[in-house]
Amino acid sequence: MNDPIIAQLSGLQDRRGFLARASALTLAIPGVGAALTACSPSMPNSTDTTHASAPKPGTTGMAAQGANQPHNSDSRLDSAVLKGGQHGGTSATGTATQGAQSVPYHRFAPELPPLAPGGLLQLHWHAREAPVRISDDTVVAAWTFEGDVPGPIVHTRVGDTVEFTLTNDAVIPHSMDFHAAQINPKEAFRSVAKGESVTFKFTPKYAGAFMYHCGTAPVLMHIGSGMFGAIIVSPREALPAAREFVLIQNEYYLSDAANGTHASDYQKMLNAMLPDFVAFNGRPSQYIKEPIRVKRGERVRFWVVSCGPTHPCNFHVVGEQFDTVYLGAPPNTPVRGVQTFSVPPGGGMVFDLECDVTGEFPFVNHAFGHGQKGAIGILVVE
Ligand SMILES: [Cu+2]
Repeated sequence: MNDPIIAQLSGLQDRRGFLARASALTLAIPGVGAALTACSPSMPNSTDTTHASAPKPGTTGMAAQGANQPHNSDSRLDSAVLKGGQHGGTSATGTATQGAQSVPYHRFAPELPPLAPGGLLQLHWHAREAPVRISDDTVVAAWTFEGDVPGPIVHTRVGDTVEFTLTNDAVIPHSMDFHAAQINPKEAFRSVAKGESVTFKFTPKYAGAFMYHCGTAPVLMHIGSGMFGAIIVSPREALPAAREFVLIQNEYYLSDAANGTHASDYQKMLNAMLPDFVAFNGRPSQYIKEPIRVKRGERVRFWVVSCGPTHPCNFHVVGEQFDTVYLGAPPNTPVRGVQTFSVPPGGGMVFDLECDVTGEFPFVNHAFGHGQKGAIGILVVE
């Protein structure tokens, strides 16, 4: 491990101090305050007419859900376009914090999973709240697909079919918006209440690295709390053989820890304040600790997706250059000989490089305020 990386990592220590000093902006109960804030009638662009009353101190997340809870399903921020029906509830943080102290840390595997056989990928996922350990000493009370942040990596191919079902196990409504789909969002991406499901299928038309996310209002809160991931669509014609990895960047905006767990802080997200962490695949600096390893002579392909919610990923590999970056559907739109390219929030691009030199190559978000906050890893070429 070389010195510049150690220097970058030292920023993590300072940030813990910042977290410790930050005053609680909402409530001491993880998630409840943030969720109430998220649904506040004062939120810009919201057309809510219902009002939340803050729970009394000492109430739990579950108890705080009264009969007269707000919902903002008519908000113009709701890409899920929920109409009709009562979808009460603001948070189910009882489940988001349950067992938080004992939840183990695990490295998020960055390898692109294999394609499903037969051209059909059937997925049945659950939206649920869960504590997720993003580093040795930080647990986030997350809103998730399948219990992790990010959600599982999906791999399909142009012309194949994805049959997707989302069942909502959480108290508040959730939904799924696949950027790889061309589909009526009012139907497919609609929010579903607790215990309900939505099913839809689509056939990706373009190859590329695409984002998926919960589109329930306020989208900022749902993405910012962990409901995002990547769907990788390979082209029909084979790209040059490569070791393929998926890097999904996101920011964390966290409240002070309560009961050892950090809730997401909607006010910080809304004010575009500095994120506490920026991460590849949900865990700041995880590939510093446990690098990605390849062999000399191999081609490496990074499918990079920026999930934000607000900031881009300015992707760069120290000591290397991308021989090809595909801005749109690979193998189209190749740009040759690139040092850094910015992937916008909600976007994805494909970065190819030839590993013909051995060494340890840091891959970073070259907006270094964000690289230093965890959007950094090591590619070891052996
Ligand atoms: Cu959601």
